[in-house]
Amino acid sequence: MGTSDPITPPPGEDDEPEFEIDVVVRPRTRTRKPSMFTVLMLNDDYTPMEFVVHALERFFGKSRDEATDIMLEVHQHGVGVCGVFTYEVAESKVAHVMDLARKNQHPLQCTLEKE
Ligand code: TYC
Repeated sequence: MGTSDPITPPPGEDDEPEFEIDVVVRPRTRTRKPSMFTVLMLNDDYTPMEFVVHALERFFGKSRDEATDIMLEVHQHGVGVCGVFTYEVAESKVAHVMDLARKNQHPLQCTLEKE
């Protein structure tokens, strides 16, 4: 051993690289797909079938035949799928259906469920 400090290596002889590498880390949230929500229509004994068909045509872009099939599915099995959307769109469609039903004094219920 010479007179040099045994802990601090001489300049240029430590293990540190002599250049820096910049790494760009993109936030994961930027590419994450949005959660999807299913809008469901629920059966009841009082809302007219024609009103349900109309709501499905107006707010979910269904043809008369598609809307009738969904309405009958709900009527026979208690629940049916109106469509699958991002949260804001699903929430807005549910609000529109419930609003029109309330204005017409029908007890129709529409809800959303996370996929
Ligand atoms: N069951 C209702 C009737 O017999 C019709 C109906 C269908 C109501 C679908 C709600 O989401 C519904 N008039």
